[in-house]
Amino acid sequence: MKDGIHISASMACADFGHLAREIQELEEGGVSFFHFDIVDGQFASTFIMGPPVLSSLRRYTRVPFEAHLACFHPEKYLQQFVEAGADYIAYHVEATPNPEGFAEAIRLAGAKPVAALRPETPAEMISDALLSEVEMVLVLAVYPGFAGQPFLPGTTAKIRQLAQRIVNLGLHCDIEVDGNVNERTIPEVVEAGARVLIGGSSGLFRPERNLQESLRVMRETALRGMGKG
Ligand code: S6P
Ligand code: MG
Repeated sequence: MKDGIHISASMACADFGHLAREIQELEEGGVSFFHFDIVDGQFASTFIMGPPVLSSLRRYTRVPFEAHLACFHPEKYLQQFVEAGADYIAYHVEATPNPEGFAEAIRLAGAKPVAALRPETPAEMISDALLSEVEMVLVLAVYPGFAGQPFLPGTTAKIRQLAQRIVNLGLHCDIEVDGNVNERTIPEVVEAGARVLIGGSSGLFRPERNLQESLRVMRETALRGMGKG
C-alpha cells in the first residue's frame, strides 16, 4: 500500500463455511496478506487448520499467504507449508533451536521468513543477525492459539523497541502485530512503529459490518494514528 499500512486477515476468525468467498471479498477490499494460524496442540492448547486449507484456498487469490506456525520445531513443517502455497513463514524464536539458521532455510525453500515473539518473550530474543535476515517481525499481543483475548501490556513498548533497533541498524523489515488489533489498539501500535496489522475477531471479522467496511475502518484508524488521517 502506498500509505505504508498493510492489513492482514487472520483466517482463523473467518467463517469456515465460506472461506473462499471471504478471501475474495477481502482481496477486493485491498487486504495485503492472508494470515493462517497453525497450531500443534502443544505450543498452544488447540488445533485450528493445516496445509490442505492453504492449498485449497491458494487458487482463489494472488494475495500472499502467511503461515503463522505456533508450533514447536517449525522446521518439521516448512516444506509442507511452502508446497501448500505459503509465501511467508512466521515461526517463533521460542520454538526452534537456531532461529537465524531457520530464516535461511526458509529463503532456500523459496519463502520469506518472519520471526515471531510470544507476548512474554522480550524483544532481545531477536538478535541483530536475525533482524537482518527476516522480512518481518511478528509481535503477538495475546497468547497464541485463541481469538477474543485482551491486548497484553508491554506489547506497544516491545514494538517501539524493535522499531528503534530496525532504524538504528539501517534495516527495512516491517513489524506486524497480531492479537486484539482493532480501533482501540491500532493508534498506539502504529504510533510505536507497526505497519502490518493482523485483523481478527475484534477488528476485521465483526458481525455488525462487512469485511470491506472493516478494512476501511482499520486503515483509516491507522492513518490517523500515523498523523496522516
Ligand atoms: C492468536 C492468533 C491470532 C488470532 C487473532 C484473533 O493466537 O495468532 O492470529 O487469530 O488474535 O483476533 P482477536 O481480535 O480476537 O484477537
Ligand atoms: Mg496469528
